[in-house]
Amino acid sequence: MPSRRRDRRKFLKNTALAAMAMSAGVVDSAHAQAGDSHAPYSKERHLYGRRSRFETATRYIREPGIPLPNYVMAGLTPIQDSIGIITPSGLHFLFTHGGHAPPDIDPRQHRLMIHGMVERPLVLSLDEIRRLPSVSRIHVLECGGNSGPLHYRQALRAKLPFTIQSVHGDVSCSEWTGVPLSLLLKEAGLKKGASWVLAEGADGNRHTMSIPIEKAMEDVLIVYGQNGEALRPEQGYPLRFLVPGWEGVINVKWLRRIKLSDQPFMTKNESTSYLNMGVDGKARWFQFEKAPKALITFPSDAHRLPGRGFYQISGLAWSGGGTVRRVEVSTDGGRTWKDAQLQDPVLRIAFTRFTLPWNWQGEEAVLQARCTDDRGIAQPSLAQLEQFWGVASNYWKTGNFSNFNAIQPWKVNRDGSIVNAMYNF
Ligand SMILES: Nc1nc2c(c(=O)[nH]1)N[C@H]1C(S)=C(S)[C@@H](COP(=O)(O)O)O[C@H]1N2
Ligand SMILES: [Mo]
Repeated sequence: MPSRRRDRRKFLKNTALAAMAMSAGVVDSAHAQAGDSHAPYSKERHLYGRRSRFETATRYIREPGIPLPNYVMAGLTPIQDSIGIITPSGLHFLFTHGGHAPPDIDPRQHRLMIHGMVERPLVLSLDEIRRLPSVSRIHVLECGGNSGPLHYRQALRAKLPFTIQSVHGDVSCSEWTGVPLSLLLKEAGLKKGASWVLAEGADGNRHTMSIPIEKAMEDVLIVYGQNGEALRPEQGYPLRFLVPGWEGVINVKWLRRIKLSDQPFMTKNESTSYLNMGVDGKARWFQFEKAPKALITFPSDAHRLPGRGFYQISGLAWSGGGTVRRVEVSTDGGRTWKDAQLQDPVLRIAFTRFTLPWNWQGEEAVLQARCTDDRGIAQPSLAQLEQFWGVASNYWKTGNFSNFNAIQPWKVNRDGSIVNAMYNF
C-alpha cells in the first residue's frame, strides 16, 4: 500500500473523522438513489436558481397575535443554520410595524424627496439615484428587541418553546449597495443649523424616525442593492435607509422622504417605544447603537450532540460601534475562557464568524461566548447588565429592554440535548 494512503488510514482511524467518513459513504448512496441526475431538463427551473430540496432552513414567522400583537409582521432568521457571515436574502429577518405585507412599489413610479432645511430641495427617481457613485458594504442589521427578555416572555405566554431562532433571530448580515446619504445632502446643500434628519417610509404605517446629522454624514447609506441584486420587498424594495450599527427600527424601509430640521421629530417609534427604563423610572430615549454581542450558533438549543468526540463550536459576533477584536469561549459555565479563532473577513459592523475546537466527553457543560470590540467595549454578563442599569434580577420577568446583549449560556445535558440557560423563568 502506498505510504500516503496508509498514513491517511491511520489518521482516520485515530480521530472522530473515521465515523464521519463512513457516514459520508451512506450519504453518497442516498444521493445516487434520489436519482436527481435523471430529472427532466427544465429551462424555467434554472432561470432563477433554487437551493437543493434537501435544504430546509426557513424563517420562523411569528403568528399574528401570538406571541406578538398582530400589528407586527415578524420573521426571524434561522441563525442556528447560518454558514459564514452573509445571510441569504430569502432568510433575512423581517420586522414590519403595522402588520402589513410589503408594499408593492413600482420602482419607475417611486421618488425620494429631500426637503426641509436644505438650499435646494430634491426629488429623485431610482434611475437618478443609480447613476450616482455607489458603494457596497457588508453590515449587520439587528432589531432593538433582539435577544431581549420580551422575546422569552412572549414565548412563555404563548406556551411556545423559546429557541435560538425565536429569541436571537432578529439579526442578519448582508452586502448592501447604494449611495452615501452625505452625497445627497451635499447635493441638496445643508442650511445652517440643520442638525436632525427624518426618514419616512412609503408603507401604510408611514414609519418615520430621526437621526442626528453627524451619523447621517458619517456612514448612512441609501440602499437599493442587497447581496448582488435589488433589495427584497421585505427589506424595503426599492429603497431603504441603512444606518450601520444602529438599532433596526431606524433603518427605514420603502424610503420616500428625508427632511432636515434643527431638532429631533419625536415620532411614535422614538418616543413611546424602543426605550429603556433605568432604576430611577426615567425613560432613555435615542439609544441608537447596538452593543457588542457574541452568539454560539452551533451547538445551540436547536441541535443535539449525537455522541462524544470532536465538535467545532461556531458562532457569530458583531458590534454596532466597531470591529470585533476578540471572542472568548467558555465550555465550563464561565470558570475558564479560551480565545476563539476569528475567520476572515473581520469587517466593521458586520457578522464575524468565530470557531473553537472542542472535545466533548459526555459531561454536563455550559457553553458561552463573549465579544470585545476594537474600542475595548466588552459584552456583559447578565449580572453586570443588571448592575449597570440598576435593576434587580427579577426585573427581566416584567421589564422591557432594548439592545439587550448579556452573555447567552447554552447548557449541554449528558444525553446531548441542549437548553437555553439564560433565566430561571
Ligand atoms: N418603513 C418601515 N421601515 C422599517 C420598519 C417598518 O415597519 N416600516 N420596521 C423597522 C424595524 S423595527 C426593523 S427591526 C427593521 C427590520 O428590517 P428588515 O425587515 O429588513 O429586517 O426595519 C425597520 N424599518
Ligand atoms: Mo425592530
